[in-house]
Amino acid sequence: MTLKLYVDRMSQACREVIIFCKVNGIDFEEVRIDLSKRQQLSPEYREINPIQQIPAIVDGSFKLSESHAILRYLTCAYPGIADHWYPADLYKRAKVESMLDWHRTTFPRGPGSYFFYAVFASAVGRPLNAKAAARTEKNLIAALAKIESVWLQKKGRFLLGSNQPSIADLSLACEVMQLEGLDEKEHERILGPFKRVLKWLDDTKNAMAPHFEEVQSTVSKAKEKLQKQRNAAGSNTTQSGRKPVLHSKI
Ligand SMILES: N[C@@H](CCC(=O)N[C@@H](CS)C(=O)NCC(=O)O)C(=O)O
Repeated sequence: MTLKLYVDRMSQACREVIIFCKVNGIDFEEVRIDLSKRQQLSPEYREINPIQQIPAIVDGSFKLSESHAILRYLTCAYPGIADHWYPADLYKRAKVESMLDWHRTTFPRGPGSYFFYAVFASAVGRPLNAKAAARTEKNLIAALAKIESVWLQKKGRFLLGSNQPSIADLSLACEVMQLEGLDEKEHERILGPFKRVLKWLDDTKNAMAPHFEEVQSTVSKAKEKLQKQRNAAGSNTTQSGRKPVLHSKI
């Protein structure tokens, strides 16, 4: 039975799962759960994931939610996945786990909120919020500084000094690349100072070409579409019809 992915490509947690499957040749069916229509709250989806968030997978009779758990599961459940994604070596795997845990405990508290308030909200029909974005921006900058100075090392192109990407690179790159929803000036202001992070994002994209860019392109397409809608409306209104408090192009 084909693996089913319950996803919306607007979500970074979903993109990482889709990219992983594509890069590793895992056959899957993509079932769209449209966040802008709140489909994650439907009774049908509650049967798949009672937490009512995406992503979730169904593999035969097995259901699983939480993107990192899904990535770990896929590396073990499907044959032929290269070791660098989730190393069998105890010490290397422990380092990948440490990276994944840092990501999950650091980003939702601050940096992830910045993405939501400054970039993502209007794409799912919610208002952007400049005050909240400003409040959380310093957390984002602090997290980027940690990636630059701690997790990326002088040796190796990927996190933890590796020469090949792990699931931690894939997941964190999808998270940071939500910033592509910002207009160019804002993107440069936030990410410009982090040269090592920028190079790592490029290396990650290239290592997973063409799938990373193809899946990630949902963010830039949504940005262009919303910008066109605003230009056509010729007004200062957001997708949701409210007055914006922050100008993002997504
Ligand atoms: N820790 C979860 C986070 C999942 C999550 O926050 N999903 C968001 C989309 S990125 C969602 O479903 N939001 C809708 C909601 O919470 O109602 C994971 O990594 O899978």
